[in-house]
Amino acid sequence: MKGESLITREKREIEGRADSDKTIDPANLDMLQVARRSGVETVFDRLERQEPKCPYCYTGVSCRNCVMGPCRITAKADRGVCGATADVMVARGLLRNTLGGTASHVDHARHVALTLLHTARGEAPYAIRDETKLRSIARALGIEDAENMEVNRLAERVALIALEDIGATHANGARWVKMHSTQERIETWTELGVLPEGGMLPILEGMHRTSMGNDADPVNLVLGCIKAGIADGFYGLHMSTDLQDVLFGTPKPKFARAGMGVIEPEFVNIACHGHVPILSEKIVEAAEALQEEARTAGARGIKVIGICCTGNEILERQGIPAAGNELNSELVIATGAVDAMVVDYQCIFPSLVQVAQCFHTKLITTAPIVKIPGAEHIEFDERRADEVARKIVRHAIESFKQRDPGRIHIPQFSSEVIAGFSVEALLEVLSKINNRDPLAPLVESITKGDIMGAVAIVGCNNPRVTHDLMHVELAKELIKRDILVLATGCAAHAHAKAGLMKPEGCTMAGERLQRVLKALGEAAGIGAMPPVLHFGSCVDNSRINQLLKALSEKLNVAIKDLPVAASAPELTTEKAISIGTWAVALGVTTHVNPLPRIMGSELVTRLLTEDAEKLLGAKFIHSPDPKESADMLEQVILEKRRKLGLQT
Ligand code: SF4
Ligand code: MSK
Repeated sequence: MKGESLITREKREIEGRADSDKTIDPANLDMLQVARRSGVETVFDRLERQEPKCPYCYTGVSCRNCVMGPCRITAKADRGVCGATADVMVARGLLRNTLGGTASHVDHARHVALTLLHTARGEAPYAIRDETKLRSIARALGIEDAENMEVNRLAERVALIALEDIGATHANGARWVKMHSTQERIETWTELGVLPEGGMLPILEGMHRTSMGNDADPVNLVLGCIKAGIADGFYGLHMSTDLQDVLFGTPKPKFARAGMGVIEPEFVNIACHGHVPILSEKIVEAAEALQEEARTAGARGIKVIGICCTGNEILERQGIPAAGNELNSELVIATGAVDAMVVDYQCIFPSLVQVAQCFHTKLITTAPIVKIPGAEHIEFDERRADEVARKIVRHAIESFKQRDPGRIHIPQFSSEVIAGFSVEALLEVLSKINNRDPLAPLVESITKGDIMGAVAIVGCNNPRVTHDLMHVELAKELIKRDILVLATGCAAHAHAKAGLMKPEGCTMAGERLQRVLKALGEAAGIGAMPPVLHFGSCVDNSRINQLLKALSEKLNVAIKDLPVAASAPELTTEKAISIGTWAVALGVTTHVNPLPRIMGSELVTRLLTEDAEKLLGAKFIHSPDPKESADMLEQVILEKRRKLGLQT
């Protein structure tokens, strides 16, 4: 059956793998041995026990959407009990995955909008840190008197519009889509019937249409995926970034360190993990305020470190050191020096409880929708943010006293990183070269071919792929070819740890790109720009669209025709699927690896990897090999350059 040889190959490759085939992160390599000695089970062990994968689920030809099933397509059954074909099962499954991602990001945005509303009304202990951004969003939303309205009143108006936009079910919504999209895209999406009027609507509609006895047209279902992807991009990613910048400040470049070596044995170490800065910003503040209590407990002070996207959020705004990405999250605890791991939501392995129980670490859950038996739950409410944050920090100080110094093992690997390249910050750097027209130097470099194009490398780690290998090797291949790389999410951690996000990393780029990076770096006063720019967390993929929209409008060239592409080379979560779908909807061809569960339908595979290009100007591409992936992405860029009449 389809996919069977791949399943057998994957089983062969994964079972009994050497540690060096599990990860390229030297800290993780070291910690895998420590974990084994301590009897700590990791994600890599559990993956092995899941082999071989179920061929029906692997290729997407299984369905559990009603109780006549579960059903699967086999040699003797070409339809489920209700009559659903392989194409329908695959398309419905993909849509449900996309909805999972969209729901996660839209709910994240809803949380931030509510926090802004409480702040504006004086009910939560936050402040408006970026008033300029608030006023510019308000102007873009068409709020009258956006320039002069009292700041909290304006923030309340913006928060209410955001919440209305999330909940809109008919034509008066879509304000966040319109604010951040080019006219060309609005027209394309309207014509295809995929412009989502609100953030929740495609989720509601998508769950409805995929339940038993509804949409049985695979093409229509794939259009539903596109609609959900667009909703994710604007009501999820853009809205989260916009309102987080208003509340916590728009990032500016700052030096920090990344890698497990940032954990300091003499300090109370608090790891913040998850996705949202609402609590972690307060943990940073509370840690600062309670340093003396930590010293009284025998520590040298308190150190906050970041994991995954919460890590990216506090890295880009506060310069908090980043300890690692998704596949570091268990092993960070195994260092024996993390006194508390505080989690908000998304990408929190339930296994963290078992790892924490092997050490003195307190695993603290905080979101009402994310509880894990065995973890301590301290419920977070933004209206009591200071109180909750102090309580958590004090728990960490108490936990420090329980440490077993004999079990501490911190791998001494970390690299310098410059994080915090918001579009605003990038324009500020560019304005030092051309004050009147900051985008001009960037456009000139692209036109001349000093920058051949750009690829966004984004998304997760997946233990089915050697940890960090695709992220790092793909980036190295691209920058060698004078292609600038922008990175977010777990990919950004991988690049930071590998030294690709520090000024010296620029020597790994091709000669022409190096010259541009040095000129920009001199203008910014940092010597050289890194060849891979840290663009933030997963929701900050919005910043990439913000830049593309600015370039598109400046050049009067549609985004689909710009020499850019994207890649999620260690794809894991449903969120990565919805973000990738959004990227393709924007007109950005996107490389993915491993493939989502679509192989069981030639029709759906063709729609995504071929036909999408006719409708949207972009498609999905796939390769499991970094060099081949770089070749494919370079081809996309060269083709766009050719069409624009630019040097190739
Ligand atoms: Fe089977 Fe159809 Fe029910 Fe799915 S919806 S489980 S294919 S009967
Ligand atoms: S944290 S969504 S594993 S990038 Fe954003 Fe990493 Fe993917 Fe979670």
